[in-house]
Amino acid sequence: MVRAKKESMRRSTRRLIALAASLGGALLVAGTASAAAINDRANPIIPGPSSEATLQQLLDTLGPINAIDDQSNVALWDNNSGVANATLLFEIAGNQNINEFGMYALNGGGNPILAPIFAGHEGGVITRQIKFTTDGVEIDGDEIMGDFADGFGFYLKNTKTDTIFYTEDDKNGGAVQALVYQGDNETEIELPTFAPGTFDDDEWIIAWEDLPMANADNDFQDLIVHLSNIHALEDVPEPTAALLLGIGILGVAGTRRARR
Ligand SMILES: [Ca+2]
Ligand SMILES: [Ca+2]
Repeated sequence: MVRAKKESMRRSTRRLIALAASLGGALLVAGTASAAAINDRANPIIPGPSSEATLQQLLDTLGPINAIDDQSNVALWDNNSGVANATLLFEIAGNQNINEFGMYALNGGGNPILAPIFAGHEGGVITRQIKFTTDGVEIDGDEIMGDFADGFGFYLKNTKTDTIFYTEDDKNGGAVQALVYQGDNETEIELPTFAPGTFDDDEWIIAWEDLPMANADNDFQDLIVHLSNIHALEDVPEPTAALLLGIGILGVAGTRRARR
């Protein structure tokens, strides 16, 4: 009886190990099969054609990122290290001189608190450090008070009409104004003026359409920025997810060792 019980326990343990191994394998396969960036937007937006450089053509200059297939549905982020970086990559828009890009704090359901990062009249490739302080964020020495520690999004503001678009679609009345691409720790990219490097999963590219949907050309290259050292806000692993992740990592580690 006791032996039978032990045997059955051993069997279920073996079954668990087998399950864990196959899950690890599945995660590994999912990891290698994914495209350049992590694609989890259920209904990707197809950017409109353009007489200027298209979003895809601009992304092609950075690395193998697919403008449609690699869209992420992440709209809010946080930062754990105290510092993040934003780089203005491209601005191809009639409104480029009046478009302002920045980050916003959620402010508990009230009007978001805006922290401008790039002013419209600025051109070329510029990198700014975003410093998270106990009271807010400091951008280029300017401190904006606000609860950025609880999560933030990014915005594009037309400083002439005061129209603001957000990375959260529901703040735009459901309209998608920003396409988001996350690194996958694998793809090699080369940002203008930077040395080539891996597109890590704490790195993001955000591509904006700067007009309301009704009269937009949907080219999503009106302002394109790169951000580093920020994480998806939803990325808080639950105990089960953390366990599975651990198994996945073990699987990856095993394979890496085996390849040596
Ligand atoms: Ca444009
Ligand atoms: Ca446009």
